[in-house]
Amino acid sequence: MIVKHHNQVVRSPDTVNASNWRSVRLLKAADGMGFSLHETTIFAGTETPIWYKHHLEAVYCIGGEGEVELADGTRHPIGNGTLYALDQHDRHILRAFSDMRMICVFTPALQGDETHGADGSYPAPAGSS
Ligand code: 9YT
Repeated sequence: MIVKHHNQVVRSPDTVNASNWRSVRLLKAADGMGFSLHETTIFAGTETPIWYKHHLEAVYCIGGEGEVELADGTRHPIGNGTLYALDQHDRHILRAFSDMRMICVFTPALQGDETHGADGSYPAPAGSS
């Protein structure tokens, strides 16, 4: 069994502080679960282009307000209780109107220290083509 507490992970290299967000990688690839699980805060007033070409991500909002905009211009409001799943590697823009607290699950799992590249993606996992 794996047991961790947010308090220890937030002070470790498994927490990534980006300009628009902070992600606490509570479970990562080395934990061997086949997915990673993060608590992410999206900072109020930010707009982040994202495109997870190499991963699927599910995002569950547990606080705050914002919206996600898809490439075709469709916008979905996000608030406490909203789930969105990027099942098509959907390119999107994430906007936070207040600090948003998100529980994020990635497959394949992240190593733990990734931050977005210029196109809003994370690198392909080692060993994948
Ligand atoms: C919701 C979202 O995609 N935020 C960007 C950070 C990412 N979820 C992560 O690495 O936790």
